[in-house]
Amino acid sequence: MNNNHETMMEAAGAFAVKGQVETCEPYGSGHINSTFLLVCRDGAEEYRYILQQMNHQVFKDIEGLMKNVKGVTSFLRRQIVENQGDPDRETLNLVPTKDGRDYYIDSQGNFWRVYLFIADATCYNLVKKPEDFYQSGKAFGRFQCLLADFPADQLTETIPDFHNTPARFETFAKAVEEDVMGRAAQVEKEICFIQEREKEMGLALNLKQEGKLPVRVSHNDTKLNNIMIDDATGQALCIIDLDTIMPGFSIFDYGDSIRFGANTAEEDEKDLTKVSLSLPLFEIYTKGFLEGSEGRLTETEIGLLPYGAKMMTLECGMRFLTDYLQGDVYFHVSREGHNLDRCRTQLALVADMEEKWSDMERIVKTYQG
Ligand code: ADP
Ligand code: GN1
Ligand code: MG
Repeated sequence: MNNNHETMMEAAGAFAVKGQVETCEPYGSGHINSTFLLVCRDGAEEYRYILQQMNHQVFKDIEGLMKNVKGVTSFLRRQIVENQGDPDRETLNLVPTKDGRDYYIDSQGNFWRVYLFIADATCYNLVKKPEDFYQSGKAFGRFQCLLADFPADQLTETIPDFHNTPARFETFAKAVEEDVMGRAAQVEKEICFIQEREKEMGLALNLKQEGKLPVRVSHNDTKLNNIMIDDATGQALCIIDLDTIMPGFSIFDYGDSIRFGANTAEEDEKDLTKVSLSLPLFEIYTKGFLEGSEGRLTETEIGLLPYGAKMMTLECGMRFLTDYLQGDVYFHVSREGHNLDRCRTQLALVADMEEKWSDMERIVKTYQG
C-alpha cells in the first residue's frame, strides 16, 4: 500500500462530501486499514468523515468486500428505521464517490472508501466502565440476531479460512520452519506453548462437520474498539469494521470480544504481570451476549463459549507470532517487537484462562437460562 499525502488528497477529492476538504489526519488504532479523519468546511459549517484506505494485500477482493459492506449496512439501515432508530449513527453509512460508486481507486492503484463520521461516540481499547462491556456484549449478541435473516449466500468470503484455527496453525508451523527473519530461536518458549495446544484447535470445525455447531453470519472481529459507545447515553451505538462479516461461529464472535475486552491489560502491554482474565468482566459480557442473543444460541454453542474465548486468544497470539516470524508484514506495527509483545499478552491470557477454566464454565452455566 502506498499512502502518501498526494494520493490521500486525490482520494479525498473523489468523494461526494459536503464543502471543501480542510484537513485529513490519521485516526484510530486499527491494525489493518489506514484510517483518516477528513474534515470539510462550507462557510461556518464543518462536516466530518472517515476516509479509509482499504488494505488490499489483506483483502484481495475489494469489490466483493464492498458489496458485503453495502449489503449489510443497507440491510441494517432498514431495520434501524423500522425500529425508529437513527440510521446515520447506528450503522456505518458509505458516502459515494462523485461518480456514484462505493469506493475509489487512486492513480497508484489503492482502494479508498468514505463513511459518515459518527460523532459523540468512542471506541475503547480498554474497558473503562464494566457497563460499557456489558453493552457491547448485548450489541454483538443482538447483531448476530439481526443478521440471522441476511442471505448468507450473497456474502463474499473476504478472507478465506479467517477463523480456521488448524489452517492458521499450518501457516504458523511453516513460518517457524522457514524462519525468514532468523527470529525463531529467540521465541522458542512461545512456539512450544502454541504447539502444545495444537490438538485443541480443530474442535469447532469438527463439530460443524458433525452438524453439531451451526454456521451463522457473524462479524468475526468483535474487539471492543470495533464498537462505538455513545458518549451521552453510555449505550452501544454502532458496530463498525464490517470487513470480515462472513459465515462463521457465534462462539468466535463471543470469544474475540473476551480476548480483547476481558483482558486486564491492553493487547500490546509489555508488562505481562498486568495481563489476566477479569472474571467480573467475563461475567458481565457473557450476561450481555446471551441477553442480546435472545435465546437463539443452541445448548452446544453456549457450552462452548469458554472454548471460543480461549481459541480466539490462542489463534490471535499465534497470528501475531506468525507475523513476527515473517517480518511484520500483516498487522500494522509501531515499534520493534510489537507483534511479539502482542503475542505474549495473548499467550499469557490463554494460560490464565486455563487456570480459571472451572470459573469460566460455572459463570456461563449461570446465564444459560
Ligand atoms: P481497521 O480495520 O484498521 O481496524 P476500523 O474500520 O476499525 O479499521 O477503523 C479504525 C478506527 O477508526 C476505529 O477503531 C474507530 O476509532 C474509527 N472509526 C471507523 N469508522 C468510524 C466512523 N464511521 N465514525 C467514527 N470513527 C470511526
Ligand atoms: C485486526 O482490523 P482490526 O484492527 O480491527 C484483525 C483481527 C485481529 C485484530 C487483533 C482483518 O483487527 O482479526 O483479531 O487485528 N483483522 C484482520 O487486534 O485480520
Ligand atoms: Mg477495527
